[in-house]
Amino acid sequence: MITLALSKGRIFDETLPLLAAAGISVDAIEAESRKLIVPTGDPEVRLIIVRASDVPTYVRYGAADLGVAGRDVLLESGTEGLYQPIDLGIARCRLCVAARDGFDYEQAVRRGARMRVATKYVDCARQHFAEKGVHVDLIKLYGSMELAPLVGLADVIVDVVSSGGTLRANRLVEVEEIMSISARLIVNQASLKTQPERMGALLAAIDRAVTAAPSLAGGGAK
Ligand code: PRT
Ligand code: MG
Repeated sequence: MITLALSKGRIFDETLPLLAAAGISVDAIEAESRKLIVPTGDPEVRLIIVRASDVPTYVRYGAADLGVAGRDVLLESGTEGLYQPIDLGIARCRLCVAARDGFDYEQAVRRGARMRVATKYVDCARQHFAEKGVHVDLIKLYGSMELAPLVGLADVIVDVVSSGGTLRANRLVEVEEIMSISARLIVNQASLKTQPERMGALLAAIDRAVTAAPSLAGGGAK
């Protein structure tokens, strides 16, 4: 049995077409159920549904043989014990610094002012500002980062942005892009050694699905 860990939402929705193209179908009723273990059309492959930030943990410990996780999640969790063979090109977004409309970020950086940064991505943010030589106080949040600059918790936030709609709705502006992000397939290294044929065949099928249909993977127009 091969177990693939996915998070509900965009990763799940964008991975299913890739799996279908790789010959692994998921019944619509099963996909919409609240089950945390979801069978597929292949009796030897099942899905487990976990929080996005928990995907690397399940794969690292071998509870899942493989999983799909955003580059942002991988950078925060570390990739020890994991192979990252395929960039799936899905769930695309960018990690950026955003501030209240009117906050002069460039000037704050030039002045060397100490900045308060609210983020879920503490490690990425720390590294980014250290490279720029900006002194920051990092405030860890778990969600709704957009609120922090509005109520004086922080000067800026570091968050992922896709359409930019959430920033605009809260009168925030993107002031710097840190990196572009997409979701990757991650693989437990031991699983690859203990089930080389099965895992190899599945990885090859997914790889073909990604290259054959970049539009499925959201990479077509971009
Ligand atoms: O939501 P939850 O707390 O359960 O976990 P999560 O936010 O880590 O999971 P999920 O499913 O929301 O995101 C999974 C992965 O999708 C992330 O790790 C990113 O790699 C990727 N991704 C792609 C995004 C977005 N696009 C995105 N837009 N993750 C989050 N967002 C947020 C964004 O921060 C904003 O608050 O969605 C909101 C809407 O974005 P805009 O810019 O379209 O308005
Ligand atoms: Mg989310």
